Amino acid sequence: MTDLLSRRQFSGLLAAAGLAPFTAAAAPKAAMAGGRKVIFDTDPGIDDAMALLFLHYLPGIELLGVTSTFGNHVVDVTTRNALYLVERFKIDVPVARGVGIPLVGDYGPPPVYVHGQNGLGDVPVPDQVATKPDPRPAHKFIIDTVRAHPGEVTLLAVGSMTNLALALRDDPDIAGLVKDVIIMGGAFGYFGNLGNVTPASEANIHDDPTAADEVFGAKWHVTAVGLDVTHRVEMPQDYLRALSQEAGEVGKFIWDITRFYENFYRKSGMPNIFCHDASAVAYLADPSLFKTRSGAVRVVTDGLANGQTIQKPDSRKFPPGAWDSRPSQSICIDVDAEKLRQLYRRTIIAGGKALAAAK
Ligand SMILES: [Ca+2]
Repeated sequence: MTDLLSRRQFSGLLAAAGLAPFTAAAAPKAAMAGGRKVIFDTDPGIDDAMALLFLHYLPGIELLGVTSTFGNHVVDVTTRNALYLVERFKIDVPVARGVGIPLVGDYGPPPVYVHGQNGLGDVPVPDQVATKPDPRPAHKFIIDTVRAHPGEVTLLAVGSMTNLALALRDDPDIAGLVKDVIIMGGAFGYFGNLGNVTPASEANIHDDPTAADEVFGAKWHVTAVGLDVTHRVEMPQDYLRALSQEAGEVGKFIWDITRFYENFYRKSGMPNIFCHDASAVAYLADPSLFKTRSGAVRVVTDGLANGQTIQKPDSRKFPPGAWDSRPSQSICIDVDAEKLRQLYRRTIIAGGKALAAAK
């Protein structure tokens, strides 16, 4: 997408796909000015890759950078995967390598039974990619970028929350300079959802509960898109197959990486994959797809329920406790799954056409 003609073709294709008005996705940076500024903090990861493509091809988004963290794999692998994804899909943004261990305790082993030995469902990925990471560590990249655009940047975090917590520790004032924070993480008991890596804990929070507690406690606004809603957004095999037929190279890639993921779910007794990280992107794109509840959030940081997320609803009175003096945050408690799937499908189909037009 480097010349005017292809940009025009792209806009036409998006209009044909029902996405308008359109000025942003996959266009050069100058054309994206005025879009909503986002840093994507991620641990790719199959569903992270699905989310990054969704984010990249959404109208009205100005992706400022990708920061890597550990979680779905060790940070060496998630960073390589992030670099591979931006290179392969011509996403012209820096990738800053993040931290590899939690603030407290250890990480590992990586869940290769969910995301494959290479973190991307074992589709062929080169060991090394030509694109090099930004020289700054992820949390410094976040600080610099937020300070360069005060009040404008959304942090969209879909892995362990460690980079965000390190940014806060290094420069607490950035909390007041960030537009908002959207995370995929947590589980608050709606529809029986309490955890996926333990009966009490969701994976992104469980990977660094201390970091998550600091992120929820900072004076910025966090919206948690947790298992309460992501477990309600299934992507059946027929839906993914249709994407592979309708969305060009982008759809084929999503189909390829989800074969391993789907197998994991099926072995676990679930017929379909869940749309975890892309649901957080959907919240950014259209919050009206979700219902939320407000209140301070704490994270359990040790013991049997390590990683459990607990909100004190603003609508309820309790005696003094550990939630006091903490900011009111939002958690997602319901979602229009069908509309979310439609938005994802439209966006990925438009992206597939855009990528073909750019070649
Ligand atoms: Ca993730």
